Amino acid sequence: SPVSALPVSLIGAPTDVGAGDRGARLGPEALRIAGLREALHGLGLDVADRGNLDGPPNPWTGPVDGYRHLDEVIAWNRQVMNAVSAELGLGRMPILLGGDHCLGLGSITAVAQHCRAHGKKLRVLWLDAHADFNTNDITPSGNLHGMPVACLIGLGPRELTHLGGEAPAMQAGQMRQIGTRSVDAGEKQLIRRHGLPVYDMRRIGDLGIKRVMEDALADLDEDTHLHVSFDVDFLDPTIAPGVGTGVAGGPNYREAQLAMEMIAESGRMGSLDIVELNPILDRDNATALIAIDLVESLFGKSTLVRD
Ligand code: HAR
Ligand code: MN
Ligand code: MN
Ligand code: MN
Repeated sequence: SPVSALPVSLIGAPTDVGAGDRGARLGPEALRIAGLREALHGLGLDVADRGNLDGPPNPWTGPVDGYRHLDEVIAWNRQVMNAVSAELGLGRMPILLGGDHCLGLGSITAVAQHCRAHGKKLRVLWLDAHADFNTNDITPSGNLHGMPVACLIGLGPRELTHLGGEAPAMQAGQMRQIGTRSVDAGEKQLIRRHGLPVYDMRRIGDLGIKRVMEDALADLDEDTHLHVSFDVDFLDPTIAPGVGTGVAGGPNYREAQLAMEMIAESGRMGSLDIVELNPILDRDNATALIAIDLVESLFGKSTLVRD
């Protein structure tokens, strides 16, 4: 039985302008072909597919000032922000189909604005192998999918840190990172300096996924909007090979599924990103299929025998 009473809207953002590999632009179609809409419909949800947004092509050029494709990243994030805002305004739950993870900036900026307008608290769960907390002076690659979390809290170029207007979208303390296991040296310092809450794989190993999720989901109330940003490379690459920057040592199927079930049980999820799926690197669309399985859990499909 679905936990969310909200109708949901799928928004495709077929781009890899923020990534270091090409192919994430095919993510939205791979998710559709694997049956995302049908799976959500099967849980009893009202699902609208808004089709794909339109934005600039990937110029595939090198970094300028520490950023690759900054203009294109700005253009795509504006499209995403506007589309996500529109769905929230209609009282629907936006599900962003990336695309690379730079798009989490546009999505969460729209959610943060919605929260401000409605006096709601914001909590973001960032499920990812990476912290995505680089800036142009410390990035090893210039790829903007490694920077959205920094931009969200105000570290980055003004066009991105102020995408939504007057102020950055959120503060570090409103985020919980989960599954982290690949963090660059400069990023580690920045995480410490800004007090970004991180539940890395070591912590998951020590405490178990259940305790970690209880912690990450603590203190949510009916006035909290929970945004889930699901980078598919959160998952161990043995079960999810279709990603550009897979990192060994991630959550296994059951750990990921329990995390999703616990998010569903919180009853607070109001928006979702599914990003970084790269069908070119996948085997038989298996990573899209596992992502959809887990999204079903996020929407209340339960493994309890007596539920
Ligand atoms: N930290 C590295 C960089 O900034 C790799 C980032 C890879 N990012 C993603 N998103 N796949 O999580 O270049
Ligand atoms: Mn709302
Ligand atoms: Mn990411
Ligand atoms: Mn990642």
